[in-house]
Amino acid sequence: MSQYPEARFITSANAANQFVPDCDVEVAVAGRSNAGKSSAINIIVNRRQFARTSKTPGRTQLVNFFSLRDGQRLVDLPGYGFARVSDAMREHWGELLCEYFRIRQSLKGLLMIVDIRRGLKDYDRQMIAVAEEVNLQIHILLTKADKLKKGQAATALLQVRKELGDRATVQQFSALNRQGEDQAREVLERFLDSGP
Ligand SMILES: Nc1nc2c(ncn2[C@@H]2O[C@H](COP(=O)(O)OP(=O)(O)OP(=O)(O)O)[C@@H](O)[C@H]2O)c(=O)[nH]1
Ligand SMILES: [Mg+2]
Repeated sequence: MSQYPEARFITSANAANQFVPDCDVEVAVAGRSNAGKSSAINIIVNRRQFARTSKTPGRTQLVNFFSLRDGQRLVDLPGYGFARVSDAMREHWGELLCEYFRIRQSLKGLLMIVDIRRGLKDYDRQMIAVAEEVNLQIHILLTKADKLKKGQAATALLQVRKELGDRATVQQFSALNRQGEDQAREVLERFLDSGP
């Protein structure tokens, strides 16, 4: 059973004036295009196709707002670093993302989704820098851990931990075999509890 029986989609925004009112608390999910953001949300909320997943990178092009419970939201952000879009489109996404991070008072934490096989890339580092500028708590899910052998996954985890130190917490995750789901949910709850 879902820990969030009342979870529901609220709206998609393509511009800041379409964001839901900036009250209560919300946690954002960000990551490279196709990293597995929507899949991770579905596991955490424990509902299939709650956030729409796709084999085609760049599927989530809008800022999608979900209500987890009264006064607590989860936000699926457009994936960054997707090559096959026009410059104008990429610029629009980048600006929308930056604006979102700059203005959202209700934003309490960032769950970053990183493909464990790729590790941190410059786009991820830029995202971390943006989040740090607004003093967000950051937790990284190194997802698709099912794609690596245990030893390789452990090495990848250590490498990211070593690079970031106490700037972020990091864990392994898999939407395929649900590895790390409890830990991810605990962090989400902690971020949501950090109050309005
Ligand atoms: N093996 C494996 N595949 C995964 C995992 N998570 C996601 N995938 C696959 O990766 C692809 C992209 O997943 P999405 O969840 O749609 O990724 P996204 O980050 O939301 O993508 P965009 O919204 O397009 O930026 C899909 O084919 C998923 O089935 C995982 O933990 N393990
Ligand atoms: Mg998505």
